Amino acid sequence: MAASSAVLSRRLAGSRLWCGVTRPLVHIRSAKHLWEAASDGAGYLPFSRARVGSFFQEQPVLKNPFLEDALLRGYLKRHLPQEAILSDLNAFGERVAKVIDTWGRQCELNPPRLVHFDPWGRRVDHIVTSEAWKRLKDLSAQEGLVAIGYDKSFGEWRRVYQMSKLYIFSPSSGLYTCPLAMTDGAAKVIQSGGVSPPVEEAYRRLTSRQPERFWTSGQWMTERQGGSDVGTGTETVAVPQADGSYRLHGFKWFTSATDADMTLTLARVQDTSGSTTPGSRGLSLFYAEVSRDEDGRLRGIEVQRLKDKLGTRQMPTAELLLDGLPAYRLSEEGRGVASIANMLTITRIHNSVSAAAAMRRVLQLARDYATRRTAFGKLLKDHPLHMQTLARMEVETRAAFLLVMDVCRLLGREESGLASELDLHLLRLLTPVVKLYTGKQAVAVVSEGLESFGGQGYIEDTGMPGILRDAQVLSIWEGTTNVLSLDVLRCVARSSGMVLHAYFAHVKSLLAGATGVSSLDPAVKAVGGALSELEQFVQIAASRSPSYLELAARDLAYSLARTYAGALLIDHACWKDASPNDTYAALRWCEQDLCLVASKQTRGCYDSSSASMDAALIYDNRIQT
Ligand code: MFK
Repeated sequence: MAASSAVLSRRLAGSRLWCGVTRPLVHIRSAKHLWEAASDGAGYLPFSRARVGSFFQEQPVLKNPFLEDALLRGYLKRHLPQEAILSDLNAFGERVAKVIDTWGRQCELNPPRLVHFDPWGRRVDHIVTSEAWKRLKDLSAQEGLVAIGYDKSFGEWRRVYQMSKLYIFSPSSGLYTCPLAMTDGAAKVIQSGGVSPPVEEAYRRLTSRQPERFWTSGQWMTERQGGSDVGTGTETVAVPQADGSYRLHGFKWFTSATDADMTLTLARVQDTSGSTTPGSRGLSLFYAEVSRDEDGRLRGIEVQRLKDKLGTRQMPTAELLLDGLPAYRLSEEGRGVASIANMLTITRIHNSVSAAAAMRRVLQLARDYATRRTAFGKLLKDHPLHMQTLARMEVETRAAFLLVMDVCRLLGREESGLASELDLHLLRLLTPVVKLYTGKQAVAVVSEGLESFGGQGYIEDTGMPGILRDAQVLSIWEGTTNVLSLDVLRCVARSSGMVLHAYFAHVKSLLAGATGVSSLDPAVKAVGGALSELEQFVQIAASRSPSYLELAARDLAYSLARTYAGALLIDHACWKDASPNDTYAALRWCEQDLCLVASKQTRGCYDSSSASMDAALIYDNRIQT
């Protein structure tokens, strides 16, 4: 040992002399390699002084997200094969990869800030946003990211076209998709209620393709008492004015994209004695413009502070004091929740689009990286286990995409007046189902995607951690998983089960299209079996207590999503130009427990004892002896 150390010392000493420089002590493990490098004639020592070695990992490259997405292109070729639309999406995809993605990144690097006072002490409440954020607003108008959804010339496919564009855009958008979601939702509410004064001009601006005219809208619903229980938690009052308008007084606790030009919000109309009606039935829907007075002060609004969020930092989210905000009532008194529901449908669909898009983006980057990164002697793409992991992500992403596009298809049919009763029921049921399911999928798939980059996926300035942070909100805002699961139960009850009848009928018709396609047999059997189990569950559950149904709500929603996605994957694999990959994706998807509500019911998970045992488990404070 002592002898070998002495030899090593001599060699190191020799290498020092040979290079003509003195060098700090090196770690003993690397000493042999250093000596060999120094003596192989290369003439330098790697890693000495400023030299940091010659290997740098190639970074993943974002390519045109339209061209890179076989399923998107296949879906559009099947349903919307208009050359003009496809070439618009192709050109937009090119723009996203080459230019827009950098703007999105700049929004992350230059988050909005709030300037409360001007240099002379006057309250100004300016939300200062980055140049890139402003450019994204102009681009959104030019590209028709809201307008396409209202363009009748695209008929029943207008929403599929619009949402395909947003799907390509979303991960590069610096979260500009958030104001666009609310803008779209506001336009929908106005359109449903009638495009007339005082909101006629607002509607035109929300759906404009001209950047100088384009407006965005907020959706101010959340107050301090909570975001889910809007009926109980809304304190804002609306004081009637002599001219028929109102002044709003209240505190909005979480208002996103607060640099909007207008907003829709909820408040309780005060009667002449100053009283209001409590609960949901006391809420009305209001329209308000965000404007400044001659002194530059916001009219009737104080921005208290910007929120410090886990993600979505590119976008301003603020606490707002409404201090006499001028507003117009859009709904009948007490019909606020029902009236804003149209907006929720739209923003929930946008949320689902962003979820599927985040999954697709992380996969596009991961599969590119797998062609560049070598480990253990070969590229990642040549490691079957790595490919298996990416393939599982791909199957999840395909299922999410088809779920999302199907809801967009239904929305387009509704808005073009072509929807059947079945379509309308499906749209009502699937909107919460798809939102809640894709929100959860996005977090899981994006997290897995980060792991596929190894440690680099955890490094902030690769941009990857931001994708995960932004994905995390998708299961929270616009209705959490549990709140939306309960919404599913409510719409089943309110429609006297008709939404489920529509669901069963449609899934059966999708499966019927696969009759005789032997390669899909296992998948068809799995979905058919899951459907029967679902039908049985519904029959049994109908006779059970509301608390039983409540405990089953989340699993029921997941089962509806998984079974429906299975049917859509099968249907897509039966299309005449489908590829073997489409069949493979359907088969893989259908290997999982599609109807977990049935499996869990058999195990007694929703029995009356479960609730108390769940609580006992959570609050288990016993000290083990
Ligand atoms: C990239 C995407 C970006 C998205 C941007 C988002 C930015 C962030 C902004 C926000 O987060 S804003 C806050 C979002 N908040 C929510 O989503 C609230 C979550 N809570 C719920 O959804 C509750 O279920 C709800 C507030 C609706 C419950 O209120 P109620 O008063 O108990 O509702 P109820 O009694 O069930 O329904 C009242 C009426 O509304 C009924 O109509 P009718 O009186 O005519 O029967 C319902 O049918 C109707 N309704 C309720 N939910 C509906 C609906 N109609 C259609 N669709 C729905 N989802």
